[in-house]
Amino acid sequence: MAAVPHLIPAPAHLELTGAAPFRLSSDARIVASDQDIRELAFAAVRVATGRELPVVGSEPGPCDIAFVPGEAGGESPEGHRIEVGDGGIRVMAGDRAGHLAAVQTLRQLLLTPEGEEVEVPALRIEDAPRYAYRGAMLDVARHFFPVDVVLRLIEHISAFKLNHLHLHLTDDQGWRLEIPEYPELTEAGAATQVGGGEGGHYTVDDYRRIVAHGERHGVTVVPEFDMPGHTNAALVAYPALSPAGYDPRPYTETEVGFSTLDIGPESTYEFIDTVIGRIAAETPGPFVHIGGDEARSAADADFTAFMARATRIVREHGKTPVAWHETGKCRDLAEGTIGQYWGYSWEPEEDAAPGRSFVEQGGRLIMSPSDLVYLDIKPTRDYPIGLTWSAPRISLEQAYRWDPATVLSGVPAGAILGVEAPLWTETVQTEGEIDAMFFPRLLAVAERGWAVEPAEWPQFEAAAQAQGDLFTRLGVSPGPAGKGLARKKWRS
Ligand code: TNX
Repeated sequence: MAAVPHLIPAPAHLELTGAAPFRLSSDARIVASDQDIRELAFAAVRVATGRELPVVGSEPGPCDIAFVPGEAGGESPEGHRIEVGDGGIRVMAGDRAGHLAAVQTLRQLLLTPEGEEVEVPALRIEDAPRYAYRGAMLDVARHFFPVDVVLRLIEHISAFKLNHLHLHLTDDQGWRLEIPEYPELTEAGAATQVGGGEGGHYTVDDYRRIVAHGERHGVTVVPEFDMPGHTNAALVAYPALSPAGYDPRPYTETEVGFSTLDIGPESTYEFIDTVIGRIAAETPGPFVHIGGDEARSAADADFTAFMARATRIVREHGKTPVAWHETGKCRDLAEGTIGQYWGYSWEPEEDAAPGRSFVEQGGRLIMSPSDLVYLDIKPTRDYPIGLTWSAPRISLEQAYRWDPATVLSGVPAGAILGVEAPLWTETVQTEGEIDAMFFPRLLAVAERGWAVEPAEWPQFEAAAQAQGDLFTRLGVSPGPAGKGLARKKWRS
């Protein structure tokens, strides 16, 4: 009997049919009517097998890997079916997102050690995600990263079916996105970063490239302008936005909680209306994140009044507001505001109560418990980079063993929109460090977000280990949380 392939995330349903296997013949082609799907499938097959298959728009034959329209069952646009046998590979989905998700599965199914014949056991997969939102966050404010790094990250996260990239674009140390109406934000406000390096920013065109690359790979960009705290860089650029007595200077260290926009004057709301309007216009996805964390320099009443208004401004620009869980202290949020819970998994009431408040107000939650999926926390105790404030380290197993539905008691399962793993970059400076912090731990988050029935830990660990060769081929060097993540044969 053929071995069951290791797939991350685990599909909802996989059945070996016992029929003759698929062998990639010299006549094999990729067939798909959608050009993006053709190109992405071409690249996935090349990574997995080293072969460059011809691509065509229609008429699947018996040797081919074909993407066809079809009922995939279920509501999710990402739902799909894959049938593999000696008559070829057929992928059926009602939506482009379903075909795209299947491309990620095929990359893993077809992965073959160099020099061996490509053979996949006959099987049938029916798959759809548990949660609609599965994200990674990159902080480009503490350290800035060039566009190419972000484009590559989009490709790497999509390979494991993560479908949102949250960009933390502004913080005390830097404002990283050009806003043409307020040029000083990126003239004066982007000139440095943690440690005093030269910083940087994305132009509007850079942002368009990022967003377009995301759309192509099924990854929705979620831009964040953090406010009213974490705004020192904006205040350096426009000191008039500061409260009386605040003297804004470029900041290159890592303390938090000292800055705030002046919450009283109308000019503050004109400013945020303009920046939110601009980002909303440039963002095809439904979400705009407005921070709201650690606003320790604003009085509670001022903070809640500010967030009530800021969430409405996001709505007026046609987007769904997302905010860190402290924002739930406000009981007058704009309709449908989504909370991002970054408290501990043991549910301290001071974090849990504002977290639940989003749900009580009709919104939903993205779960990012900071002792489990904050991937800026060290992967091992002695790792040279990474923080330790929420946990001495987060291993692959810790990032895996939890359930997004049960972190906050009293929250109905349907109120969980999904999961997200943030990477704050106070200590992360290079692309290699981004990879080493995200991987392999992000696989745990991908599985928790997608799999309807996540694997038991030993099976998951084996499946993660089996991705070693794929990481090598993608040019990703996983960090030490994946100790033993050997370049093993992918089927055991
Ligand atoms: C808390 S998480 C923060 C960030 C830090 C991070 C470091 C959150 C909403 N705020 O400002 O970078 O911890 O782990």
